[in-house]
Amino acid sequence: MQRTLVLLKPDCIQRRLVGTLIQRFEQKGLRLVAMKFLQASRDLAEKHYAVHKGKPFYESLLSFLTSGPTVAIVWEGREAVSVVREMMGKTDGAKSPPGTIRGDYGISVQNNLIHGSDSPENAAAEVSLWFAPADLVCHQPTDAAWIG
Ligand code: IDP
Ligand code: MG
Repeated sequence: MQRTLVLLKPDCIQRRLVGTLIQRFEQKGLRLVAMKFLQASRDLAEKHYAVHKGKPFYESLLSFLTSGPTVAIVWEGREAVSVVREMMGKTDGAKSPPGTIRGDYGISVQNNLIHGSDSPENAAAEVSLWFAPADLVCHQPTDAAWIG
């Protein structure tokens, strides 16, 4: 089983889409491992987006991520990293096809509702950046044999 980090970014909370997006992942068959509601500090945002340091949109991106609360979630499931990335769509909402989260709910490049880890290695690093080991709840849903 693979784990991945999802952030429902501040625009998602402001637009009251938290429940809608969580429902999509639940219905897909991913299982919740951890979830919390917090306003990211500048330090946390810098660490999370360290790979984008120096890019023209970096400062604006940090302001956006720290501008209001975020929901951080760890999802688990078969191929969870790529499943979540496919469900998110492309970075630019305007170029994301209908049926994807960004395609259905967004038209901005920056305010694109959601973050999902882009590799299993980055997922592991991001999960430990946003969560303490004790926050991760291991459990076996009763429908696991049916979901796969
Ligand atoms: P991703 O979230 O689809 O993986 P990344 O390239 O990793 O996209 O970029 C991280 C985040 O930075 C994006 O989700 C988006 O919020 C923002 N971003 C990326 N490219 C641009 C841009 O060209 N202008 C403004 N914001 C951007
Ligand atoms: Mg990315």
